[in-house]
Amino acid sequence: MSDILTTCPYCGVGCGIRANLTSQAADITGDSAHPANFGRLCVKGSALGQTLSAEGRLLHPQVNGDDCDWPAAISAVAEGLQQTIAGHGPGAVAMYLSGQLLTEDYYVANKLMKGFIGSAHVDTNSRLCMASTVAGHKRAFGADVVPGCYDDIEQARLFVLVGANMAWNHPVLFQRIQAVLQAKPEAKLVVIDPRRSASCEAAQLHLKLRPGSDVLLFNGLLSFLAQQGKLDQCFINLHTEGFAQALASAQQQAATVAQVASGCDLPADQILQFYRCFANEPLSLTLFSQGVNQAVDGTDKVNAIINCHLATGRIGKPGCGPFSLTGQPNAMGGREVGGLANQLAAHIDYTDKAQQALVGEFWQAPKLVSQPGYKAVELFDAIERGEIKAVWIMATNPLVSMPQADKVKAALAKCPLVIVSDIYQHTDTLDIANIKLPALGWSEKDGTVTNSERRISRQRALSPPPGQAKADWQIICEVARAMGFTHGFSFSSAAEVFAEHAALSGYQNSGQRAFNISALARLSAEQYQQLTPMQWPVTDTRPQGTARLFADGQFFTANGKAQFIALRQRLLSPAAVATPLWLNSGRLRDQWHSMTRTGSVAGLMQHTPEPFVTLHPADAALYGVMQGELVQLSNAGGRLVLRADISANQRPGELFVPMHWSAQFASQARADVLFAADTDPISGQPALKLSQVALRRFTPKWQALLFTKQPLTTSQLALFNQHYLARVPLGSCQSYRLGLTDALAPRQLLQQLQLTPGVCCSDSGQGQLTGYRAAAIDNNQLQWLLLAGPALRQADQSWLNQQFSGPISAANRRQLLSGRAGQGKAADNSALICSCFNVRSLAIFQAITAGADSTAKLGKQLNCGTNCGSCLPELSALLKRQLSQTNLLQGA
Ligand SMILES: Nc1nc2c(c(=O)[nH]1)N[C@H]1C(S)=C(S)[C@@H](COP(=O)(O)OP(=O)(O)OC[C@H]3O[C@@H](n4cnc5c(=O)[nH]c(N)nc54)[C@H](O)[C@@H]3O)O[C@H]1N2
Ligand SMILES: Nc1nc2c(c(=O)[nH]1)N[C@H]1C(S)=C(S)[C@@H](COP(=O)(O)OP(=O)(O)OC[C@H]3O[C@@H](n4cnc5c(=O)[nH]c(N)nc54)[C@H](O)[C@@H]3O)O[C@H]1N2
Ligand code: SF4
Ligand SMILES: [Mo]
Repeated sequence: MSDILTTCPYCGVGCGIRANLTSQAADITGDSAHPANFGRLCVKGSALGQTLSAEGRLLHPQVNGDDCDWPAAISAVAEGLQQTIAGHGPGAVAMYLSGQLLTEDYYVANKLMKGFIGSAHVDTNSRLCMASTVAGHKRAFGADVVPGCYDDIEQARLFVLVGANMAWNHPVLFQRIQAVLQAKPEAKLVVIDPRRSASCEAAQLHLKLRPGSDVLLFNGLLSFLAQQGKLDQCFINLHTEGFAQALASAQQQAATVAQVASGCDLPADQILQFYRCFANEPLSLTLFSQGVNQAVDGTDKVNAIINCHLATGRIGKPGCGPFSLTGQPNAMGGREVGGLANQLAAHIDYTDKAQQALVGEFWQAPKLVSQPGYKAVELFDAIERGEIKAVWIMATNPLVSMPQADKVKAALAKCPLVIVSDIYQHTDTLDIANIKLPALGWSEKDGTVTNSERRISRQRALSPPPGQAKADWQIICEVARAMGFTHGFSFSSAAEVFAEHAALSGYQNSGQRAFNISALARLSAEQYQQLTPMQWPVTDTRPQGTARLFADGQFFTANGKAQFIALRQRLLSPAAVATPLWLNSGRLRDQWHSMTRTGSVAGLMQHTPEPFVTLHPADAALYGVMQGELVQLSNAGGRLVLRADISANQRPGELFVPMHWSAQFASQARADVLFAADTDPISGQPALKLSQVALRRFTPKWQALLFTKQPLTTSQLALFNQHYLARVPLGSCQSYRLGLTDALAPRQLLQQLQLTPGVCCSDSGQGQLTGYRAAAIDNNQLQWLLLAGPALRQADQSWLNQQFSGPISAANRRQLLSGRAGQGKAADNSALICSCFNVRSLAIFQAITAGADSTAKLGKQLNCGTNCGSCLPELSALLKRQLSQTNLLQGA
């Protein structure tokens, strides 16, 4: 079969993929012709071939717990929505969408709700992600547009990363930055982040600022630029408005570097170094993401950055600009169709009645909405109040990702009708749905996505639908037709939906709306099939390849001028006594959000198998916590139990937790139960980077490793609600790391789990809490194994995994309860650094000690870092650490 070109389903870099499908596996490589990645893929993209199994997929629709066929499911959804509307009006119906939907899915969902059902309560997980950037762009430029493009990276010489850990979250773009740093000695990378992230490994300067103090830092930069005569007065005069007020406001709090130093809690010389770098380098690109957006003043942070670019005229020109990094593969596409509650459609919001009427006319909409709907946090609040009585959630997992996650869970649990479309059988959100709809996932679905640089690429199907799964756009259209809306939803292909979306973007658009892809409205099915990646705008009058916007200094505001925004730093109140620690959250290199896809790949799970909290050594000492111990974090929202990871990467008094763990993977690790629903008043985006918590040690009476052939069921897992449990799929079995209080002793535990000892059951330790070991073999096949006590530390997980993969030999049976093959070499359970070649930190330490003093040499010896390169920043960090220790020892 010939290769199929498609796009990665993960981050907003939007890498092109070449897929070659054989009968069982897919050979996934980077598409060398795709302008986002030119053939590269990161560790997640490289592992996509391992995510294509039908195991765990949702294969049939279900209504109230029973499998059914599509006609029954569609009429259940349609009737449920119609009854809700009949009884309580259209405002009682809501949709919660996602940047992981394709543009075509998003378009029909938005059209159905805002034009036909007549409810504006459509919001999306982009509210948690891009809303502050959208609001900041609109304030400054009059439209939600990213001015620059990826080509700017190769032309830039200064990269400023603000609240973005690109090494892990936008890895392929980060590699493009690293290539520039290597090729141009004068090029510099500055990272602005309260914690030392993997991106700092390549940086010349890391400003480890007080969380939330970015506005002050950039106001200080604006003052500095003015003071040093580094403004582009000509650009300011011709193309902008509001400079004087913005500068005056900046100077009120940040006239001097000393003021900034004290507010941001940074050394003055570091701030000066950054300011001088920025002032003297016209080719400066400021890339920002969630450390900026997810804050109570996220929109202000965005504008504080944009202000500095407008003041220096560094926008619309090659190699410079403010650059918002989108998170999800189609975060940008969702903004194009108008999926946010404060947008209507096609970059038209609710401020211009004439423009709104155009949408109604174009759609021939019977019930066009006229007011913004509820934003995500408000939407779930309205569900809790009982005002919204039916909600359809697609391609997002709010029980894991929304702030106040337990409150969201309770709200959905009492909502009369919860419809969830997902691709997997069990997710935290799907598990509480009344109606479950099986959607096609990446590799099966067909349509378009738009990446961070406004580039539209095709995702193409590689394989037939599993079970009865259907494309999201098809499901929505079938529901629409069942509700009687036949004329607007008779599409027979994704291509037809795309053509209508493209036509709407150009409808009566004589240049006032930035988003215009009208030249694509007349694509034939064949042309759509062949569509090559292209950046918008795409109009007949605008030559393709006009990659950079605002080159002419014209913006989308009424008078064409960009707006400076006068800003003040909001002051952080001191932490409350009962919850004295500040909690930050974010992403890991090898996981994607709630881990539904990446968590099934054994190799990806090994990088960070357990949920953790990073804390500074001073805090560890204060709370008496040792590396690897369990700790409890709590506040009014709930509590988490996590492994302690002690590191000076954190600032004292501040903690970091990954956002990824769900109830499917751990008993008490859904980070979002601890985040309050504080939102930015302009964008409505919640502050998912800052919460207050208390910490204390969690001391289980005994710890154990449980391996099972079959995953534990939801009711089995419920036994661990008050204990610590973390699940790690190993390939042939599941491993569960357990920390139990004495309320559940080993035998009792096995009894309650209904794990009955089989043919070969051994039980040593006689029911004591430590040293208990037991296993069951049925039909020569290992079923489960429980190891507590010393065997725990020695267990060789990869050997144990093999024992589950087929019939077990007599020799291995005898070894089982020791957890390892024999007395030979100890198992290497150290951290997995290179997921592609399975290289762990112990082997890397040994190689460094034996003389490997560069990443190149490590690669030559161990292969690590030679495939996707995602682990290179960690290899550099290990090298630095180990070499400095060796030098210290030699110097001593
Ligand atoms: N591996 C991986 N990659 C992903 C994803 C994933 O799940 N896994 N998700 C994708 C998505 S949807 C998104 S939105 C992007 C997000 O990409 P990023 O924004 O890079 O991701 P985060 O790790 O959430 O947060 C970035 C950094 O913000 C810092 N930060 C916290 N508070 C502040 C502050 O007050 N000021 C500043 N300057 N920094 C602060 C955090 O310490 C963190 O290092 O990643 C995308 N890429
Ligand atoms: N504390 C904290 N919380 C955060 C963040 C943070 O940094 N810190 N980041 C926020 C951000 S930026 C984001 S983007 C969100 C992400 O959070 P979510 O959107 O909730 O996370 P995902 O796990 O990506 O959820 C996607 C769901 O869609 C399913 N799915 C995948 N493909 C398809 C498809 O084609 N169709 C359908 N119907 N379903 C599909 C997946 O199985 C999965 O269940 O989390 C937010 N929450
Ligand atoms: S950087 Fe990685 S996750 Fe992002 S699109 Fe490229 S391959 Fe996918
Ligand atoms: Mo995101």
